[in-house]
Amino acid sequence: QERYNFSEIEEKWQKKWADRLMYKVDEDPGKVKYYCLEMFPYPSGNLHMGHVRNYSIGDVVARFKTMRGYNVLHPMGWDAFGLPAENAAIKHGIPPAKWTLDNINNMRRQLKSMGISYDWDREVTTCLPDYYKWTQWLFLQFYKNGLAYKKKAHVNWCPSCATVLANEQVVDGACERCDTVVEKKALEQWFFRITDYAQELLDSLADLPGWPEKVKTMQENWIGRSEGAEIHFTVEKTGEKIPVYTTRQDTVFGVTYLVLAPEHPMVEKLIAGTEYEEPVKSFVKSVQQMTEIARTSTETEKEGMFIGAYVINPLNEERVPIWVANYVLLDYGTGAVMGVPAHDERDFAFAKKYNLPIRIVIEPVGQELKLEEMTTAYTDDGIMVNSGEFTGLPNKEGLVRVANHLEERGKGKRKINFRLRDWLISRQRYWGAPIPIIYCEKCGAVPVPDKDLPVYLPLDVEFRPTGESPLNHIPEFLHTTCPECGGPATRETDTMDTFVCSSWYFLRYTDPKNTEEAFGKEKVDYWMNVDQYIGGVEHAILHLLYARFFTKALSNFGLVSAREPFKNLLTQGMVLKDGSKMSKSKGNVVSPEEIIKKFGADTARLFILFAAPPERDLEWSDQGVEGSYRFLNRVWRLVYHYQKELQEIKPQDILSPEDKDLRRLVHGTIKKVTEDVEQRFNFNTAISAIMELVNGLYQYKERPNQNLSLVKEAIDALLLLLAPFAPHITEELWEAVGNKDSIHKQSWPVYSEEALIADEVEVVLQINGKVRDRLVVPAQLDRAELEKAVLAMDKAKAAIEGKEIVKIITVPGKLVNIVVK
Ligand code: ANZ
Ligand code: ZN
Repeated sequence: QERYNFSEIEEKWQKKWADRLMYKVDEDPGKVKYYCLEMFPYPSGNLHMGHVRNYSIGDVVARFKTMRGYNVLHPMGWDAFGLPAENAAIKHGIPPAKWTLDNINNMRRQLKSMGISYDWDREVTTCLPDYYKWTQWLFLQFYKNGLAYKKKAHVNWCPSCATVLANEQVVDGACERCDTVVEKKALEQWFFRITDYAQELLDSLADLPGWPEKVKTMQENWIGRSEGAEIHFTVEKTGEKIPVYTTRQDTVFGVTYLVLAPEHPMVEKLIAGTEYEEPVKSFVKSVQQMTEIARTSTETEKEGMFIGAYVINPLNEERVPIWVANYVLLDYGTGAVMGVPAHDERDFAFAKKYNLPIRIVIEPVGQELKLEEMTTAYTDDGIMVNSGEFTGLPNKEGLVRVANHLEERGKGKRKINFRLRDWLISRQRYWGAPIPIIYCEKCGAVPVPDKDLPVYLPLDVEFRPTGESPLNHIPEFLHTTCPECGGPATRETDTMDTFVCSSWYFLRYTDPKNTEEAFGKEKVDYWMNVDQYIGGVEHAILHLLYARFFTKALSNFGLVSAREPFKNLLTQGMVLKDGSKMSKSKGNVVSPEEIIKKFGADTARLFILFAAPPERDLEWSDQGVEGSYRFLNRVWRLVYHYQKELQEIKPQDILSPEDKDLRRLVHGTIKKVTEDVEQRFNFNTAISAIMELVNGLYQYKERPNQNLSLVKEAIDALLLLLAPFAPHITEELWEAVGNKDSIHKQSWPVYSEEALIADEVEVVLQINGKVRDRLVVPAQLDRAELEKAVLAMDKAKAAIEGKEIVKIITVPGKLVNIVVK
């Protein structure tokens, strides 16, 4: 076989691997398990380079661990519910199920053409009833354990997509998909009580040393724990209490106004029947048009209004005016803030704008602040001033003392607050898992009994973007009977956020065909945790947080023992072209299918793994692809050059110096590649070490007397080391040199320490720091012996002659520097 015919080889092996069920795994108590998982794709239609990168990285890990003797679970599936399927239906009239399944078939074919070692028997598809039945069942476990509830909530509403958007789907106040300005709307919505797990989700980040620090920091910020106090201010007119949440109770003597969120229930009460009613109401309305992000952004102009009422500060009995303002949010803290303009930037800007008084209550040590000179708030630590009995205390101590004071007198209490909110899982959408709840006039909300699951999603639907779930317009779906009293009832028509489906798919992979349970306890406990999770950093917050929450909750329900889903996390960088992310809108997309057609999957994989370390962004380069292709051709020719000889060789024990060099190169490469892959995921440097080995072999090939048994050792090592990166060509060549078993079932090569030791080394002679000559000496010469050998050299003698030796600097194995005068 002269030519490297990649398309023939790749097809041949993909078929053989599939026929032989090469990548099928089962629980094997005799082996150590290893669960390697890549984030499953949304079936948008075609694989993109980001997928190719993600799955190539995962495949190296999976194949490497297999060769290391682990029982490796490496599954793949489809995150198949979601909005794009519905948009396609509206636009092109294709039913979402058809659109999705067609895309899956196409993408599965593309994935298979990459030759990845998936156990396809474990494929899961979240939009199919055998999967979403269990998503629904899990919802009911949350419901029965008090972790799913319904409440009216202001939600981000895209009037164009006619759907609720999560906060992160709102970009600069507009819908992430269609760019329409997002509105606020109050709807009854289902929530998961993730806030019950806020502290644990935060604390157990410490149990994840195998996660990137930056991801943990993002999660920490998202959870957003803060410590402070709730302080009760009293409404002057009515005596009612308004609690405010503050992290700076040490500044309570500096309060000059109080701000309520525009939606705060007290606002309507206090303005009713007053001259403030109309203007405040219209202000509130205008604020509600803004998104939360816009409202809290530092860029946004702070807007507010006095509402005609006052509260009494519980610490100094002062009367302070009540305002409403856009920067105070209803669902953070208590929805009410004490305004301390001297020590908070936002308050400072607000007070300046509306001419509210500013009172300094903290000063830097040994320095007096002057109001007239202040251009920004003083937010650092210092000494309390103008603060009654607390005056003179360092403010850090004041924090404690004021909190004690409030608690002792029942005027407030210490409070820990989280930025994290409960997870809104309701979508007024069709293409998602129906929420398995039935509403009965007599019995209220009734969970669908287990035996009636799944609640099937009807496939025959008409799409009208009305703002309601299309399920509302399907009488056969909507109308049902109450499981408790048998009376007439209606179904919940909201479907679940697709993040619910992806919060447990890694558990389903452990037992994907189970029809009796979401997954068997023994199987899930054999495989969990995921040892290595690999995916894009865009999922660093939500998906990972939700999956962690699910794992902890299901663990508390007794369904799984693991408390964390993903032991190690690798977040891959982006694939760039011409310096920016590949995207349809930029028109800089390189299609994986074309690259594979032109160069083969092995080249595509090798290029992508070689071009950058996995966490870094990767710049696409056509020359780079061609370089990888040339390299594989070089490997091909090298192996075929020796093919015949390697079939029948006699062991040859005596090694010439050149043989020893080659053997050292082979074992050095094994060591380097092993460490790069295992410890650092530095696939790029591993591949370049393999390339150097190939160069070394080409040099050796030109030698007159070759040690063929050594060549065999070298070529075996080369193929084995390259196998996880380029699985087809290595399999083909492995067979060509006479092996019967698959290369992917072989053990990873082990280096021998003894082979790494050099017999001889070259040392440099320097005179006054300048290189003058070189000398090959036995590697184990000590300092004195080395100096002696070097001083006997002609160049050394000549240089010393008639001069005085000032000193000799010797680095054994490297150099001798003679300093002369
Ligand atoms: C008075 C004060 C004085 C504050 C001062 C800060 C500095 P974190 O750390 O993020 O929890 N706050 C409280 N509830 C709010 C709401 N619903 N909308 C907008 N802002 C709100 O922040 C807590 C601080 O954020 C609280 O402490 C409060 O302002 C503000 F020198 O109270 B502070
Ligand atoms: Zn009933």
